[in-house]
Amino acid sequence: MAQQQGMAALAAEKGVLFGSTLTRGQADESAEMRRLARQEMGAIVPGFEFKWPTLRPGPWEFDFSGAEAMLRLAEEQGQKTRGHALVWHGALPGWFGDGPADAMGMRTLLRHHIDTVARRYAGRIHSWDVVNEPVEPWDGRQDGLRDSPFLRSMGTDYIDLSFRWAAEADPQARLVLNEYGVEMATAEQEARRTALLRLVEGMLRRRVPLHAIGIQAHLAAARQHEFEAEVLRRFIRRIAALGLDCYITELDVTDRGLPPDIATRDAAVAHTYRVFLDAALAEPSVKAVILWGISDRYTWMNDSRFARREDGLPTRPHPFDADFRPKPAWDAIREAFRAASAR
Ligand code: 9MR
Repeated sequence: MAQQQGMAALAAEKGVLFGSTLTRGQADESAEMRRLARQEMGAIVPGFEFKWPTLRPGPWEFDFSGAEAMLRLAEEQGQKTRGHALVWHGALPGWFGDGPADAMGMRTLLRHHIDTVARRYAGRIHSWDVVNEPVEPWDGRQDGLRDSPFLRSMGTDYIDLSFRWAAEADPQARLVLNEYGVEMATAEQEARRTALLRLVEGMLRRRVPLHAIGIQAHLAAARQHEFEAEVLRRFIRRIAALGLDCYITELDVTDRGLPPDIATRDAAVAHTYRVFLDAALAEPSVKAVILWGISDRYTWMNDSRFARREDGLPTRPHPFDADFRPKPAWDAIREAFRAASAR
């Protein structure tokens, strides 16, 4: 049988960069993961290796071994690397605590980190998630920004400054603001979209170097009824009208809330991928689609109290099963790329 075209190849035919997150541990442990990475990814997003806990074992130390290993792997295979993430409240090393309380201390720490890391890999990173998840309307601020340690010490300036420092350190990388919970047609997610758009408009007015918005897209098949293609498309168009691309940065689909029957779950998950991608790819400013996992063998969802199944069964959120066999989601994603128009 002739080899079927993989997801990345079909995406590339339409001018879309396609890939997945992958960790060094997965690549070292599993030949099957290495095979899937080769066959199915045009871009790799190291899952841990560019995050603070891996890069910064101590306040004055850097450990680049994981980042180097992942970059080498991608480069040997002719794949792009997305850097994730320079500034994120969600993964900080223990020594960080709440970070320096004073603005100058935090500023020095952030600038040193961004400068060291982004400069070291300048020219080798397709795009950086410079600031990850800066919006949280439920933190009660007027501007809808997250009450993170960075904001508490530096004020809202930390976002603009992080992008400016990243642009200086790596003028070639596309600089991305990455956010979750902006895909669905719920009032809650509408509030997140509004806060995000307001932030982005302000940044562009202040001439901050920002090139794309990352839409994470952690989806749930059981909440498919809350999705409206037109709501997502309008949001993407508003971003495009500001001159920015959109990247789908962490796409996956939990089967939480679906019955245990595997065929039922797999069909619903595949359908959710297809409907979402049809909507996103209908917008020509969507230039990249990245999955947050490729095989059910390695998924963050079983460890997440929001995404794991309430009946305790392992989740089946990715296009390959735990034995690396393709699932209906694999066909659904490939079909979505086949149906998309070229950009
Ligand atoms: O999937 C990632 C998980 O394995 C890590 O333990 C966690 C902390 O580093 O990060 C998870 O990935 C998150 C990503 O970095 C940002 N958006 C939400 C993702 C899922 O929690």
